[in-house]
Amino acid sequence: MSGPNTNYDPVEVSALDPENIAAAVEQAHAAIAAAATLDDLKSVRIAHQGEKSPLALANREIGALPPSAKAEAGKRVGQARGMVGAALAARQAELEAERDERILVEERVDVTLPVVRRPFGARHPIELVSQRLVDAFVGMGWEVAEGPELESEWLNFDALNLGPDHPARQMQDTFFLDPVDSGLVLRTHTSPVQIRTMLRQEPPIYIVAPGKVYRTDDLDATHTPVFHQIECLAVDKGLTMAHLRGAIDAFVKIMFGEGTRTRVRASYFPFTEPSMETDFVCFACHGTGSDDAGAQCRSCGGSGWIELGGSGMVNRKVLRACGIDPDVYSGFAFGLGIERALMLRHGVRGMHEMVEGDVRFSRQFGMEV
Ligand code: FA5
Repeated sequence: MSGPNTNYDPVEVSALDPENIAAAVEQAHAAIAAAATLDDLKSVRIAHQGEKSPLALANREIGALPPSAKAEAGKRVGQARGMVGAALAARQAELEAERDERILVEERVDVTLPVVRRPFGARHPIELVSQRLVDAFVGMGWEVAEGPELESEWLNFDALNLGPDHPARQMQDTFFLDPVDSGLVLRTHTSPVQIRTMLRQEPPIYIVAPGKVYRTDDLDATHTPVFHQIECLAVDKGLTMAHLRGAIDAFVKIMFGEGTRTRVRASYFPFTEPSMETDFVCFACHGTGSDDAGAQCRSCGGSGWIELGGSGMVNRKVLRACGIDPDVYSGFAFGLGIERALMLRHGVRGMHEMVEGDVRFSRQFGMEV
């Protein structure tokens, strides 16, 4: 910027010369018109409106003018800058509109294309039912216990008073692991979790143990080689058969609601004494024992009842083997088949549907979280 000069004539200062200002405006207009993209226009804006542009330099010269000349020079430069600014804004709007139109064409979505549908999965009803039961018992203050599916023969049989000659230990019932003298089996029931818990924990004990178990049974309407059980064990002072019946009643009510027809009958398990079995009325023949054609019902073998699970008072020998004094404490236990419970609860007519893994079967039971 030139120094203050009282004789300063704006027309003699080249930056403020009207012709030079008009030329600067003309050059700016030409550059603005030639800008083909928003990036080009950005460079043009810097060159013709930025701090080092001819019009910005001219503006700075105004400060050095005598007061009498400032107004006229200011008006000239201001108008010129206004014209350039307006031309820039107009071109900016044009180029933005062109860009938006191009994006609309290039990024168009074809709404008529077929959608790739991702099928929804579903939790298996076995899982839902186990969870519901466990939740109910946890709600009554019981704890959840777990054990491995690959179990020691000792915990699966011996500790439960199932001696070496017990029929359940036969090859046709149990999956033994190679080599046979490894002492390992795929657990045939959830009852070894009872032993694991009693060895680990002092009474009072109230546990619920759901899990997968294995037997060499053929797949038919009421059997599958891999199935699920839920085991309950209570050990405390003063527990009796009445408490056991009460716990089973609570279980049946939670599971099937009021009015479900079940029965208990005397039974035998080496690890409970006395023992009993709970049955439910056959889902196929509704207790008549025969099918619509009058033939023997294939689901229940004609008895009208299907076994749900076993139960009993924990055998004193088992308590003692786990270091619990049977003269001070008593216990009860029961173990039920979840697949059978599901048959009764939802009228599932056979094991096959449950093990085939077709998601349409699971979806019928809805989404419970
Ligand atoms: C037992 O497994 C005992 N551990 C139950 C028990 C626990 C008794 C605690 C006393 C105290 P059982 O072999 O009866 O008992 O089997 C229990 C239930 O598992 C049966 O009532 C039946 O509901 C179910 N179950 C048995 N075998 C199969 C199978 N192959 N497929 C589906 N469910 C089965």
